[in-house]
Amino acid sequence: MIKENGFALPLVLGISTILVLVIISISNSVSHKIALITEMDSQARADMKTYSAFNEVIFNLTTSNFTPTDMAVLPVSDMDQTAPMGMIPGIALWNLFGVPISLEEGVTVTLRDTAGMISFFSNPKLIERSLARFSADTKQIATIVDSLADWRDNDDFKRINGAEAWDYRSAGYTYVPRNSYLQCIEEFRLIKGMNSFLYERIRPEMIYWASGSDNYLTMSESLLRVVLDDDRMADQILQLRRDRLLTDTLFTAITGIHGTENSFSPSGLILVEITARVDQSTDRIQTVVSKRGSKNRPFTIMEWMR
Ligand SMILES: [Ca+2]
Repeated sequence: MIKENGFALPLVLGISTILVLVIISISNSVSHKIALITEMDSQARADMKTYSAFNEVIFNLTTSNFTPTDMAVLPVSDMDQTAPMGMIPGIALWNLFGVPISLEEGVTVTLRDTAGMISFFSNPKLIERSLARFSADTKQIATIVDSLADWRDNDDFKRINGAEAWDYRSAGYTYVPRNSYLQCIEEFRLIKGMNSFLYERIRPEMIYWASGSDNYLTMSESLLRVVLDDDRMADQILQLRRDRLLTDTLFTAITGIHGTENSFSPSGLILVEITARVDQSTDRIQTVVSKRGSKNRPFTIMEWMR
């Protein structure tokens, strides 16, 4: 009997321990599921907010006129009363030079006129000047510029500082030049002489699509400093733009730069970036929209990343 009593106690304790462990496990599983559902809910709300903002941007892009530096959005809803940077009564100005616009809590939109950016196709000289701002190594810059040209041309004759297939192979690269147009901006990183430091600095200024014009008035601060090569002058231009006083005439008077007839107006090809944050969740849309549509389409999506 004594032996049987001694055996019962550990058995009860063992069963109790197992029960406690089962309960803890169920509790943890439920907590995990609640956290997961909460996260899915906030992610879904973030996704809805970016898509809603995207539709608002598209509506405004297709129905608004451009000033030299902004999109002039007519007031159609309550939101416009609090829209940022409104300098004209009743009209909200949505800047086209990449300063974030806050649509509502947690939702920001940035718009960039691609004519104020660098494209391989429309203004390749700006690539060289931009690189030169971030590197004093003139040999490296010359290597990148010539190698970029060699990458694009369809022959195997290299320029003075360039590189063709033989040079890539002998330098240990696992690839050779495309001998054709670059297919995306990321391909620029592969060019001989290019490195991460320079690429990361020039990448935000680059756009794949050629807008067909250069708009000095919508260039980013970084690119304006490259173009003007005079920080005091750039500060003056930037202040005038913040005050919405910058015009083509003033720009030319201050900088001495005379553009072509297309140099001082937005292109209608706009890089749109939308970010929405809800609790710990974030959703982001990056797209390039052309205001030029076709017969049955009021606009064209050139690029879409979400
Ligand atoms: Ca070539």
